Amino acid sequence: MGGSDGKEKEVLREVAKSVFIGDKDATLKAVRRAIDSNIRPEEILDKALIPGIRKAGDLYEKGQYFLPELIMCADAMKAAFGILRPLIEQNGEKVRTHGRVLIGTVEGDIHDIGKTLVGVMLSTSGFEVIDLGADVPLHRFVEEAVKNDVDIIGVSALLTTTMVKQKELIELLVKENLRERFKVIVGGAPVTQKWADDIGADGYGQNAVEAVSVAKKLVGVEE
Ligand code: B12
Repeated sequence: MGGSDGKEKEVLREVAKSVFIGDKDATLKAVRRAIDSNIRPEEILDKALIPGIRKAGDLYEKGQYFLPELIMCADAMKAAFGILRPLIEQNGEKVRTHGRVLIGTVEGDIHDIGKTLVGVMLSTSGFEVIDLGADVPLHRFVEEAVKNDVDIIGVSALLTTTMVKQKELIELLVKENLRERFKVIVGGAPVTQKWADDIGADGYGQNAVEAVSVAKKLVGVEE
């Protein structure tokens, strides 16, 4: 193993650590160091920022962190993503031809980091993305999907209590005679393939990379 590999790991460890201790300034500094070390932005996300924020979630679950700490960690993560986002977008496919995706987090749920990441990855992979943000009422998903004539609706939910809204959205589409018109993909930490199958979704992605491949498959694009 070469020296640069060791240095890379150390820089990524520093990024992850500064996220889970919730130190925004240190996170920004560490991310800039990672970029300067030529680590790809996607790798900084996958190997450092996401594991860092998940670790904060684990500590919260164990009762070692409380909400204020979690908020600080999320702020650090979002600030870092703000630096990486233009870099990821710059490297993306310039031609948007695969179709249009509407994405949002369901009502009652303010978690928006994963959903935003999925949106950015889809848009850098040739999709046109309309991001409705978080805490989106179900009727808005439907209205915006019709208005923008999208191909796919992506629905994010991070809480076991809000997951059920994904099911309700599909039921609402059926009720409005719109179910055949849109493909629905679901995701979020508590969501599984089984849940997606049970509620009759067209696809599920465990992460942003899977979200892109499932979306491509649904619009008939070969990878
Ligand atoms: C950051 C965070 C927060 C931040 C959110 C900031 C923000 N603007 O997003 C804050 C501090 C505000 C917060 C608040 C709360 N949180 Co919180 N939070 C988290 C944490 C630590 C990380 C979430 C995250 O951003 N992960 C990083 C991203 C990149 O990953 P991701 O969201 O999973 O997204 C990926 C995939 O899931 C997938 N994906 C996501 N969406 C979609 C959509 C589609 C279509 C597809 C295909 C794929 C896909 O791709 C993404 C990219 O790889 C999680 C822990 C965890 N393990 O998830 C807890 C967690 C989700 N929170 C939890 C809780 C309980 C809460 C609160 C209720 C706490 C409280 N008592 O108030 C509130 C909720 C308020 C509300 N009404 O929404 C619990 C949920 C438990 C449960 N099973 O229901 C968790 C699991 C923590 C825990 N272990 O207890 N939280």
